[in-house]
Amino acid sequence: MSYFPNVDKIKYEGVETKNMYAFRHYNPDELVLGKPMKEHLRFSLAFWHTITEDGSDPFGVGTYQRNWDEKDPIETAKNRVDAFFELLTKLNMEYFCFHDVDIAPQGESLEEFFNNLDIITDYIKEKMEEHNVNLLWNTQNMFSHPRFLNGASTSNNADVYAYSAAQIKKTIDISKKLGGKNVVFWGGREGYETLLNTDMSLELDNMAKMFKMAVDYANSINHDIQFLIEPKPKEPMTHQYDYDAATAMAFLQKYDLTDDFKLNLEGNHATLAGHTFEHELRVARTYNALGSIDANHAEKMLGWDTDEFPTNIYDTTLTMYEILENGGIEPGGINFDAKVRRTSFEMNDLVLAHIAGMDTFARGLKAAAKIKDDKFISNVLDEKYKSFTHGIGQNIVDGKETLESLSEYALNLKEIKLESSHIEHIKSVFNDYLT
Ligand code: XLS
Ligand code: NI
Ligand code: NI
Repeated sequence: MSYFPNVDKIKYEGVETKNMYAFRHYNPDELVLGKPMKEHLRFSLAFWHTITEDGSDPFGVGTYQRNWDEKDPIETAKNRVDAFFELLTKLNMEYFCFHDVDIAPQGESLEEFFNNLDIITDYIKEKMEEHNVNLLWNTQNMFSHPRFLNGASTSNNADVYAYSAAQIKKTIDISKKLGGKNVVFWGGREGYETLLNTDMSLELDNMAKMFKMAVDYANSINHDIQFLIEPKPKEPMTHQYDYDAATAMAFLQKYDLTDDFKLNLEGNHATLAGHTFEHELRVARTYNALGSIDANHAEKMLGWDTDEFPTNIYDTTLTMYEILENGGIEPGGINFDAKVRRTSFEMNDLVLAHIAGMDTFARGLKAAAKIKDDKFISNVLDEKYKSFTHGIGQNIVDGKETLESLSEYALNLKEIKLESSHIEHIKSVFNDYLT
């Protein structure tokens, strides 16, 4: 049975096309800076927003029209996998991501849940081989069930901590079974509501211990993966421990985890933290920790995690610029952690929304490549920081100066000559690349 019977494999047709079901900018094999677009972009489909969402919001029930539910939960789970792989391959994507609870029914016990996961991951493995697609990352949902109301690896309850460890172990086992490239930790409820009842030190130490156990376990089964932390400042907890890229890096450095962990950054989470997405990417890049991205954007008027499909070429250009300057993000990728709007309730909207996101990223890639080729931004930087390329500036960079020597230099200065940044002009020229 087909879940998207009127949709063929999506092809590149260019901007002239009148076909809604075609890429207008994303041309997978087209070379950009000598590399096919698909290798720069490494697009990934997210199981949760695509398959498990129903379009409900705090004010109303679901609206999405979906047709995979059966009486038997395992049959339903297999139907969902079928629909997911049909969409994945019709969109011409090569990667996907999921949480444990997305793919298999949780049953009555942890043991039953794990058995269900074994059945469904066997099924997914067959599909992966058939269609030649890869697991970008998997993760464990340790935030939805009531047992996690005080967190998972930062819970006050040691049994919940142990339960979380079991879920993480299973995630790593599944990652090995499916040849996963990364494992993600989004600290859903790893945070606190009030300091009046919180031992921050113990909670952070426990979380770090859990991460170390995860690394040790992956090593012990010879599974070489990149671990990723996904920062987010709020929602659901008032204060999340992985607030933003800089906060996550401080944690990784404190606990000596930087060799094994990088960051999975998400557009909407950056906005929630009061940052632009490119700021978060730049922070990660500066710390050599840019691992992967969750592509979405915020409805800026609303101010919560709306997870909209990215359709803003200004943002995707700056995003792709950071990725290009990072030398790519392999083994990470661009995962569409995005959901269709409540009003886009037809099955085919899943296709159209992803085409929109992929086209917007393709435009961002092409614009960023041109900016890089023209050295537009690097020329701006060279000009702005030229005082550090010779004389006293060069000495400072080389670490040859002291407070005494600089003081002597400053006392002999006749005048300090400043230069304008011409920032409005720079922004205007940047706009010329957004075609
Ligand atoms: C939630 C997060 C979540 C992670 C995976 O806001 O974005 O979807 O990506 O747990
Ligand atoms: Ni995410
Ligand atoms: Ni999110």
